[in-house]
Amino acid sequence: MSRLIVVSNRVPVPDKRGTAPAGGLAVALQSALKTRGGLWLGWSGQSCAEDAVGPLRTVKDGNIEYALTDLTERDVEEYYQGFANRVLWPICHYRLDLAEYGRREMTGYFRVNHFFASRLLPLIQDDDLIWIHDYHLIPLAAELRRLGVKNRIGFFLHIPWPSPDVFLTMPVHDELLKGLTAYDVIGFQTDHDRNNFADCLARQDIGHRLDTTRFVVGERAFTTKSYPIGIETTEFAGLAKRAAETTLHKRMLQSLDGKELIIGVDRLDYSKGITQRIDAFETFLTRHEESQRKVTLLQITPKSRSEVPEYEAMQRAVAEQAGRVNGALGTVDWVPIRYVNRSLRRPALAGLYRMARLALVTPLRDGMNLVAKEYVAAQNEDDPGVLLLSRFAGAARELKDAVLVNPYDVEGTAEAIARSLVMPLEERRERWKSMMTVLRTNDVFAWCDTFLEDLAGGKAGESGSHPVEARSRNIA
Ligand code: ADQ
Repeated sequence: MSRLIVVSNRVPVPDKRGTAPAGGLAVALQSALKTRGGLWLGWSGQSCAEDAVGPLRTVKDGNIEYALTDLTERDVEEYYQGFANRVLWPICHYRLDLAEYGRREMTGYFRVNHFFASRLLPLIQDDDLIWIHDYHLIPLAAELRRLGVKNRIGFFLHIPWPSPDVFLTMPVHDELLKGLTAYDVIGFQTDHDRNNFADCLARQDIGHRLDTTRFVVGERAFTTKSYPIGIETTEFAGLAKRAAETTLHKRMLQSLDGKELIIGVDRLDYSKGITQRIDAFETFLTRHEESQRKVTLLQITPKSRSEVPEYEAMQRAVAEQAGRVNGALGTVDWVPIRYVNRSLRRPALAGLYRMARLALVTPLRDGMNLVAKEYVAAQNEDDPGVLLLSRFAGAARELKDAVLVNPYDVEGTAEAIARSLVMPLEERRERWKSMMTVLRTNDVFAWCDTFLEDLAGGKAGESGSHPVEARSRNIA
């Protein structure tokens, strides 16, 4: 079995006690790395002056090696805060209005990808499989190919891929599209994203389509498919079940004092639709006065990317909005919205999900959204809560038995909240069962295995030849 190299912007390095930061993706990739042995490379999170970038820092954990590189302050500003978070992120989430193009940032993005390639090159062995993650590193395979790397290289995009009309507004669209054709396997969260990517290639006349999944560009062939990411379903369900015994759980139940809990859990990001959600909750409360004092919305929202101006502005706006609703509708002994800017440990989060009668997962656009999946996995099968889910989250394509809403339609969402809160037990159980079947079948380990199987060029034991490549030579 080939060794695996994972590259992502940030790396979940285990701490001194050997515990890695929690999270399904990290758990699954670490498990794949453990099976095959391998390396995980990325940015250390530290920035320094131009001439002070030292050698790679490595941390060994069994047969996994973590390799971390510092970046210069200019790199971070241009590649990370600039192009990745102020161009690619908004564009891929359909927010053309928030994209800030600058030549300097675009150049910085390609320069840092070249730098990552140069750091990785000396560590690559002949048979290694290389798996690159997310929008920060789109051009990395092209940079590695330029340096002579012939290994199989895969890419997985965690965020949406927009339609051509949106994507092609980006000045460097062709560099990014052509850069992606240097991969052997390109994975998207949903067929919709994959089709948007294929439409971009077609619109720009890049390569030829062989069939639903395979393309040829010049001498190279590649596969694009959807690989919807999952969670560690069984483990998360177990966490939630055990959480009922904790003090936090008991204190929380006490503080609810018989009120129903509604939960929202998101990074503070404009793609998550938090403002529209609070509007919908307020509308629900004003139109259903009988529900006032009977429900509480707990919105857990750790701050993220505070150095980017749009995020800083949003932090203020959401806090003010929650305060306004509480001021207008709250009473001396009832606060409609508990708004918390904290990250919770996974067991605590799992317990809160299980306690909540309803989860509001209403992003305006989301690659997948793991909160939706975690909420379902955490439920008590005898008395499961209801998932209210945006149709614009990748998860909606799998979790068809959630209550699907259009988050832009505030009144529609408010009515869906009302309906969900009175949904009969039988219906809740049926919906939960069908969603849980999906989550059990496609958990994060299955996701990882399927991608790696395709990247390795077929199921273990099959011939190592790549029919795509053979065919492409005939065509070229
Ligand atoms: P994110 O945009 O970060 O991920 P999401 O999929 O919801 O969004 O994942 C968030 C993760 O952070 C979840 O595991 C959640 O439990 C955790 N989290 C959120 N708030 C938390 C809090 N307050 N305390 C503790 N943990 C918290 C990107 C894409 C998504 C895609 C994922 C994975 O934007 O669309 O689903 O990658 O591919």
